[in-house]
Amino acid sequence: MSTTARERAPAGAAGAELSREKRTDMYRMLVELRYCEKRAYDLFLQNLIKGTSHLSLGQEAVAAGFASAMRPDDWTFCTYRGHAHTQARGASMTGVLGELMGRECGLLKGKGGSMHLTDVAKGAMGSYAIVGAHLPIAVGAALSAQYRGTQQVAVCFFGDGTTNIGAFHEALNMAKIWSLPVVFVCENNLYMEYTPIAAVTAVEHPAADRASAYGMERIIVDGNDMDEVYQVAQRTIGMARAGKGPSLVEAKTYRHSGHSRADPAKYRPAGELEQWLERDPLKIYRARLLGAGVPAATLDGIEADAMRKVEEATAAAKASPPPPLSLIEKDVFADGGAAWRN
Ligand SMILES: Cc1ncc(C[n+]2csc(CCOP(=O)(O)OP(=O)(O)O)c2C)c(N)n1
Ligand SMILES: [Mg+2]
Repeated sequence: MSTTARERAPAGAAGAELSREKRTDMYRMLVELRYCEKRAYDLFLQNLIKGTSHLSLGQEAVAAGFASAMRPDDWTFCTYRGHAHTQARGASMTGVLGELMGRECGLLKGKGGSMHLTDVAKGAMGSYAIVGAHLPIAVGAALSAQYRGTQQVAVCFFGDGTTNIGAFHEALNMAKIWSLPVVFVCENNLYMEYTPIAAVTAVEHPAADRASAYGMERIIVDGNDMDEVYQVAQRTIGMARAGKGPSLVEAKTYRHSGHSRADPAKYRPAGELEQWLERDPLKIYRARLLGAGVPAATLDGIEADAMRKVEEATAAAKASPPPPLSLIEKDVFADGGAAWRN
């Protein structure tokens, strides 16, 4: 079976079912994710963030659309490209920027950095730098929810390149045979580290074209259209919560910058970025809301609020010290003793 959100409903139709308040809240989230990610880039350029980082500029509608459809006690698992996903679950902006800057106010007290953002209290169950590693972990979380009967759902985000990793296939198979409450979300941004996914994959849609191998529906969504993402998120999360098992969603999107801080993305064909900038998720949603009668002043106000929030978070993170030496052995898996071995 082949289904895309576009086939089921015209673009924007999903939004028609949503209240104006919900949609402006979703726009607020989208704008905050974008502005904070842009700030992360500025802070790198100022050398205030050490190490590498992977920006998701251009992909925010996937994080915002899914997070808007999740229950607070649901779980998110994401990759090293996880700033937006963590923040979308409600992690504080100061906590995110502070963590990127290695400050004590960071989500992990400045000891984890960009690739390890986690906020367990908000259900953001970690960012994973090993491609594919978190899919089986999300399956484990879903098994625990099923076993305990909590109706929690695990939502697991990953890239197109992940679909050629063994753990992707193992996780999908196991989730299906046990009918686990997990939604796998492939953010197909056309590239892996430097390689186009199309150059190394036997099928056109790296996730959706594999779904039938695991008895799942073929779902492709426009990842730059937050209404479409929200609609698919609601449906797949709802199925998982109702005991109807896992889903695999392929969200087509594009990262505006290179893979990481070290990558100027020179391998992309001329004009490709410009085409995708025309389909920027913020641009699409702002136009959609204006078309639905939301006054421009309301949207301008949301944008101004978001910028103020970013400024405040940046100031708070800059004012926070690095973690003190006394924290070096805190919050680590083993304390150096052998008591945990059996
Ligand atoms: C198992 C493993 N192999 C290789 C790498 C190096 N690596 C880091 S990100 C990446 C590309 C992943 O591409 P994709 O899954 O499409 O995610 P995207 O970065 O596009 O979000 C690679 C090869 C890694 N971290 N882990
Ligand atoms: Mg990719």
